[in-house]
Amino acid sequence: MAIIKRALISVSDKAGIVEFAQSLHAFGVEILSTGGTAKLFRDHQIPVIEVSDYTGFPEMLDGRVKTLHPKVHGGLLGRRDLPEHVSAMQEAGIPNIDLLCVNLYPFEATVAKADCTLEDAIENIDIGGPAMVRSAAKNWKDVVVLTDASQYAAVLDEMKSTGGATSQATRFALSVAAFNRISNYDAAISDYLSSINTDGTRSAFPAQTNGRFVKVQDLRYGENPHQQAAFYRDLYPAPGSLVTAEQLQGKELSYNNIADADAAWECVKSFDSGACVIVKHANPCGVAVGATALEAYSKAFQTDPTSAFGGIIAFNQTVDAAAAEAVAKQFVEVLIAPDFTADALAIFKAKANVRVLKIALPPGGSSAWEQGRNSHDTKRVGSGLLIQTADNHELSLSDLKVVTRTQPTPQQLQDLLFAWRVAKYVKSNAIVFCGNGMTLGVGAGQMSRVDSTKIAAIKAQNAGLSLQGSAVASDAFFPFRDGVDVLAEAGAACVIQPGGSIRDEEVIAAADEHGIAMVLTGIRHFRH
Ligand code: 93A
Repeated sequence: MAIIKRALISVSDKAGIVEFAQSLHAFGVEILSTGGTAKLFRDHQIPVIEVSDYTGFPEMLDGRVKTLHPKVHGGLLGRRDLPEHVSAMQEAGIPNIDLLCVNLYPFEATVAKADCTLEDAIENIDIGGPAMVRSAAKNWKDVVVLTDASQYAAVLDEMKSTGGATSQATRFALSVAAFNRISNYDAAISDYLSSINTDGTRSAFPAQTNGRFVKVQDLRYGENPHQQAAFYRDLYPAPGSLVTAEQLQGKELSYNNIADADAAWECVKSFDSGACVIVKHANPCGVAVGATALEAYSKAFQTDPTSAFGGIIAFNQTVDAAAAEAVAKQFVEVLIAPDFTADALAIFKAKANVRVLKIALPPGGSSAWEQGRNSHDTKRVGSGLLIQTADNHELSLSDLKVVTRTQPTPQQLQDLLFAWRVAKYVKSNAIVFCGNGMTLGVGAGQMSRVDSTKIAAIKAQNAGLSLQGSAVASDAFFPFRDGVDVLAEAGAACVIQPGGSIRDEEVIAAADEHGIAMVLTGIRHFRH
């Protein structure tokens, strides 16, 4: 095993680097460094040779050229197992560099700032760092390359157990991590530059986009057993998103579990008060708010007990023993909550198959990021990709326009807002009957709005729920009056919808005829 004799350290993020260099020095490793890093080491009495002294070539062009020198790249790239390489290096006076530790100019953090100028961005494109990383990573059989502070401890541990060397497996893994890092870095540069419009403004949709995803896990199969699948997460996931979940128990998540869990979690997360959402086949089949987790669950379950069988259940509050006991009475595929009491977890221990996911709610704040909202929404089509800004619209009371003679009561307005919130998470055409802080009937995914309305009413009837005096939300406008006729016959007292149909007048007249209140949002929530 080759002992590490010489290291080059050049880092922008200096966290942990002093301790790392001290340890390397203790192993007798000679350390080469660029200006800022070398100064830090000198300040800590760590012996260091400046790269400029080492190459005999000063840093120049405001640091743009620091390490781009044959003595650096030859030292990293020369093969130790090829006699021609060894002799060529000897002739040129190029010693081996056995370890490279580099982290790059903070390009991603720079362009994440709202006031970042093109000039700031350009100055933060690291050239020499990635060049060295590529050289070292290519020569992984002989060179160990570190590109992140999280890697320091493991390399030192291995050096300790081997007397100053590293294993092939470690060097290969670090080489892969290094190329991943460079690829992500270049993708960030490409994404940013591709988003700069000719007038200098920045577009939300770059001319080229480089999806960057990290594998979370292989899945046993895809949507169907004959399909293979894996689960990937965004390189930088939003806080509070499903991919940040910790699985506390249960069978491995399946492809469909993940899709449904995301639908349930996104919906329940959107409520300010304690709520419970039960999802089947990506649609909520029961949503309710309640003073306790148990109350929210019991109400949500009542909407459609048949569909709730084998459902995905999400809470936005701690699940306690009372709620856990109620949930455990049913067949549950996945249970999600920000937290569980010890008693609640003990109840699920007896149900080993139930997948229990704990996800921290986003920290809360004014930015979309703090609220854990996805900034973009994507959908694959054949060999293409549709990208849109996420449907993050929040409706408030003051946005509502009453268009009927009948005015909604304050309680009805609250019910309508609740119904509207749920409708946003139901596949179009979506019709949602609600009352008393719970869904009463959900019509989802039909090709005609009137059919969704009929189905929602039938489902309420099947569940033994009365729609008398209920509030209804429609995710998009009623193209004809027939949908309004159906919901009025079913007993609805008020309805919320975007409006904007060429037959709005006919639709509003129908509501007036039935004596129900209608409010318009001016906003649509298609979900396909
Ligand atoms: O300006 S560079 O693109 N040109 C170089 O030759 C070069 N060599 C190292 N950037 C270069 N670096 C980067 O400097 C490293 O990737 C690291 O991020 C940074 C460390 O500089 P300092 O040691 O002066 O703080």
